Amino acid sequence: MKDRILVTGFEPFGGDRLNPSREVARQLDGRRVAGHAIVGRCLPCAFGAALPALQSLIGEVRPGIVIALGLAGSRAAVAIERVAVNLIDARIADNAGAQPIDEPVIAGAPAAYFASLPVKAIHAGLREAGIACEVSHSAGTFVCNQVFFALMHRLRAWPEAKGGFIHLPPLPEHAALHPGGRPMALEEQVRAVELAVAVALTRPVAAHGSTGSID
Ligand code: PCA
Repeated sequence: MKDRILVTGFEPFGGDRLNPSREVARQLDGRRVAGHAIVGRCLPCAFGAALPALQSLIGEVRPGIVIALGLAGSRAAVAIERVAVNLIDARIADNAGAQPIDEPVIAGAPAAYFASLPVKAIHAGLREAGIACEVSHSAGTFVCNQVFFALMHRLRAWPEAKGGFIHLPPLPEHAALHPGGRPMALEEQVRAVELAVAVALTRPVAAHGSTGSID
C-alpha cells in the first residue's frame, strides 16, 4: 500500500466552527497525485482520542507518506513544520475538556523528532507556485504537536515512509476570530497541500538554502 498517501486534518476546536485542515483533507480525499491515491481523514482534537485514531488510520491505510494538517490561527502563511517536541503544555482545553500541562507525548521517547518530509523542497515548491509559506521550527505544544510527535515516533519503525506536519492559516470566514493571522482561501490551501504531496513524492530530503532564524 506504499502508493497511498494519508492526509489528516482536525475537527474544529477552541469554540471554532471551522477548521481548514479538515476541509483540505476532505477535498483531497480520493484525489490522485502522480499515480498515488490520497486518503483524507479527520482526527478528533482531543489528547486522549487523537493518537488512537492516527494509529488505526496508519494501520488501515499503510501509507508511504503521511502529511498531518492543523490550523494555526495566528499564522500568515502555510507553515511546514520541521520539529516535533515530546511535550504537551495545553493553553486551552481540548474538545474532551482535558488540559494537560507539562506532560510528555510519549514517556521515555526522545525530546524531539524532525519531520522526514523534504521540508525545504516543499517550501521552495510552494514559493515557486506563489503560495505564502514558511518553514516553522515549532508546531506548538497542543494536539497538533502531539500528533506530529507520535507520527514521527511511529515512523521510526518504518523508515521507508515519510511523514510530517503542515500548519494552515485561517480561512477568510475565520478572519474575525483570528485577528493575528492572514487568511488564505480554501482553494489555495488545498493547492498548497496537493503540491506538498507532489514534492514529497519526487524529492529527497536534500539540502537547500537556509530558512533558519537567529532568535
Ligand atoms: N490546531 C491545533 C490542534 C488542532 C488544530 O487544527 C494545534 O495547532 O495544536
